[in-house]
Amino acid sequence: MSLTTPDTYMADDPAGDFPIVQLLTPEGERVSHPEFAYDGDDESIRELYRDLVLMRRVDFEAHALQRHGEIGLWPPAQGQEAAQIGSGRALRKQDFAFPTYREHGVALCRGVEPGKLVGLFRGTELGGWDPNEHGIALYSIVIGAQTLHATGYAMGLTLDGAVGHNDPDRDAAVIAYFGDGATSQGSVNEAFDWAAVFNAPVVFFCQNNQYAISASTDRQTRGPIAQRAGGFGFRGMRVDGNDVLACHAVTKAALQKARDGEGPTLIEAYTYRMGAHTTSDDPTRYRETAEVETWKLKDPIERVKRYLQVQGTPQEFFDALDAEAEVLGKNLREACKALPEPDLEALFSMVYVDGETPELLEQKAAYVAFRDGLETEGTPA
Ligand SMILES: Cc1ncc(C[n+]2csc(CCOP(=O)(O)OP(=O)(O)O)c2C)c(N)n1
Repeated sequence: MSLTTPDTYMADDPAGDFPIVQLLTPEGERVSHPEFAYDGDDESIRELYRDLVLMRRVDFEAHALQRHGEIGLWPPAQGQEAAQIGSGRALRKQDFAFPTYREHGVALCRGVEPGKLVGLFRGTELGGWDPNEHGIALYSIVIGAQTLHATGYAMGLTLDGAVGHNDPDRDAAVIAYFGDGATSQGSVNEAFDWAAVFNAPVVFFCQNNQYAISASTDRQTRGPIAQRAGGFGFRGMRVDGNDVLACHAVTKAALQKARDGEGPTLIEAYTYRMGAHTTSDDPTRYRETAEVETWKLKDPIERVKRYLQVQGTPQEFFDALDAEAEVLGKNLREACKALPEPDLEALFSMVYVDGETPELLEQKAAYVAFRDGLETEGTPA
């Protein structure tokens, strides 16, 4: 199988007859597509490359922190960098993202501090950041739930008059991230239906990383995920999820369509999870090493590096980025260890936006009395 042409790229995929958008081959060559093009210059590709490298560094560092017992769990994102950075960088400030639990790159694109990403997994935070400040909701562990939140939020944008003015500063869109396994959830299909019927300004971005923990995609669906949108009455398309330029171009177009008031789109980013589902999973029990080796050749970062090198990007650029990644890694380690212990008393005031109800105040008082009793009397036998 050739790795270069879009048509044969999917030859080993049972649903390969659904066209895939690719703009940068695994060998680092730009290719054209009849409908989509990356509209930035080489300087902007260097910025995307920087994002890809720094995202991978944050991911590796968090993984290492879990191995050192500093966080309880980590969902690695290696292999999915292009899908996340390409789509994340297509968002505007006023857009809003609804992630699952593996969207570390999208969170970084939205300006979330790397140290904040690990709080949930260290057990010191309920979420970790202010969604309104960053335009990205907190991670959802409940598979697919966020697609409903995204659709509801998008319907709200329409009701608020925030779409369809041809105004780049005012018109807004929503993007919902989920995996291939999530498409088996009723909630995701309900979200598709509501979004279609209400013409909601939402982009459904499915990272088909081929596995839902140990269940391969063919155990979830027998047709291309992208094709499912057609049954709900909106467009679905498939993009090479390891190609940052294609992911950016396709997402940018879908977001603009949403902002223009032309309704939802489903994007299936065809990619691969290189590592484990989470740090408590052992992928060698359900997939062959040869499969992983094949996908190493399609690495989303290496192909951009090859392209930039051929374009004459000086070695100093890559060296400076390595140094920047080192500092980022060190800062993340320190930020993680410095996260303050949670104050459970504060939980009670975080349940409702409008403050505590009498029942919550009663429960808080009971908890505080219990906690203070422990502090003075020691742990009961
Ligand atoms: C509603 C619900 N059901 C089951 C689970 C357990 N669970 C956690 S991850 C996962 C697989 C998700 O796979 P996919 O949607 O492909 O996302 P990926 O992790 O591959 O990115 C499942 C079933 C859950 N978290 N929520």
